[in-house]
Amino acid sequence: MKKITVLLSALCMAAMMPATSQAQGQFKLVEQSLNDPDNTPLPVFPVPSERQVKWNETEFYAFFHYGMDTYTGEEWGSGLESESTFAPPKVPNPMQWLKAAQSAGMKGGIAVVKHHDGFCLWPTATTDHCVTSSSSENAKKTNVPKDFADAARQLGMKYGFYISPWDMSSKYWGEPDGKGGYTDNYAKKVFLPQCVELAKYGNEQFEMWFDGATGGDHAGGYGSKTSTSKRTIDDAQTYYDIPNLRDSIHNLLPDAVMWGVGGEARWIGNEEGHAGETNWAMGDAESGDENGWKWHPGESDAKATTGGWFWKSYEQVLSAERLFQMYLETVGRNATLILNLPPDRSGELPQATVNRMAELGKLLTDRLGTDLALKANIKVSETRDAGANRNYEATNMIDSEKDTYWAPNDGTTSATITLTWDEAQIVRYVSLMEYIRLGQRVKSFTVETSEDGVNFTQRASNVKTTTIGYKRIIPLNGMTASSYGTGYKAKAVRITINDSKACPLIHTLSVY
Ligand code: FUL
Repeated sequence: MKKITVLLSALCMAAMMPATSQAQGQFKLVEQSLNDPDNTPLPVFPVPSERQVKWNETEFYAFFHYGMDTYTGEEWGSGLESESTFAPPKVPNPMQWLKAAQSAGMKGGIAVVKHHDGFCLWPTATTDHCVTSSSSENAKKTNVPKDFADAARQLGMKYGFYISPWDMSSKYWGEPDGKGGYTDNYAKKVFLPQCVELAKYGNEQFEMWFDGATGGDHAGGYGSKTSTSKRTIDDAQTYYDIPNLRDSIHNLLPDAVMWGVGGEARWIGNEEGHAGETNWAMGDAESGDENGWKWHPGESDAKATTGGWFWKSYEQVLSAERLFQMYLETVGRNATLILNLPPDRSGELPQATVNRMAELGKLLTDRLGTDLALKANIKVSETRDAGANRNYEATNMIDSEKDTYWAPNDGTTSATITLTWDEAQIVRYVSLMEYIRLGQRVKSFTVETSEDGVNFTQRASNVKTTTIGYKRIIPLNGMTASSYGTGYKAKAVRITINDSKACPLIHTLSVY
């Protein structure tokens, strides 16, 4: 009976879903569990698509805002800039950008290849407003998406592109159709073909970044002549032909999550580098929505510098300590972190940025690089009955397998996990990951430490230990700004799951 109810609700949910692949994935999960010798727990819907899981695994990646604005000093250009204003003194060097990101522990990067001013950093058939129209020889040799993708492949990093849907240089953007609406010329002649051109630079792309800005009161270039820039596109999904775009792009790029306007991952709701302590992968903004019907995980876009998104001569790089805090408040709160590093007018990152990234990488390794759970004895209050081909043992939380997890039996929504060591350890952070392929489930948990292995004290009691999701890192002293501190001496750490939508499934547990 229970299984039939789940199947029916999955069918209803799938009927509402715009992303067909997500719905297909959900049907498959239900089908599997109906006839399952492995005693696999039933999914709690919604669940992520496979590409959303892979995207989440990228965790921490760089954003590179570079283009016409780098040379004009603007944050939002007008679209009327002369192409020759883009005149780098040498061909821009994405290899240098990505190496710096990698030294900080980032797994990938996203390059802005067209911002709102519409200037394209690659030779495109869709507009003359691009690198090949500049009088600069180095501009003519510039092809950021190609060089960025090549560099990422060489470094073993993931890559993707930011291509602004809003385009102030295009006469087609917001073109009135004479009946109070817009023509479809922009999507057909410019936006979709540009996305397809970019897709051809490599089929491993993990994200396409589609910003939601559409002008509002901003007096843009072409738009300021025609007043189209003052238009706000109310229905971006229709105007940019998103369902068609999503299908076309996924045919070419099976792993590319369409961020923002694309609908497969969401803006976390601020540009300060933090997610809500409670953060569901459904819904919107900082905290998401426990009852949201669509998997819509959060990404936090933040600047590593004090200037703008684009390079400014006066900018300073934030301290490694501040960047570490951002990491804890985003990656450590079930969001991904896309950290902006602006290349300067030389087409490279300033040395100060490069140095700071190496410093950040060292901080991350020093603080979160040695997992004490690997040498702990782990006891759980209950373990789910094993199936024919898989078990749900506690040790699954410390193996490095992608597809294993600890679980109690159906109907158990509270449980304890206790780690003990023969010798007392100094502990500062606990990191938990749910097995999100079967949904985000945990609603409340607590973390305690014990110096003698018998008497326990709750830690981080001022932190909302509610949701976990893909990953949650708890600073045991409850402070993300000065989380490292002296730590706590502990012979044991106990995690109590107090409430969960269904039996909790913990994929990974780490202690640092
Ligand atoms: C915003 C844009 O308008 C900014 O210029 C920048 O690109 C930022 C990441 O997204 O919405």
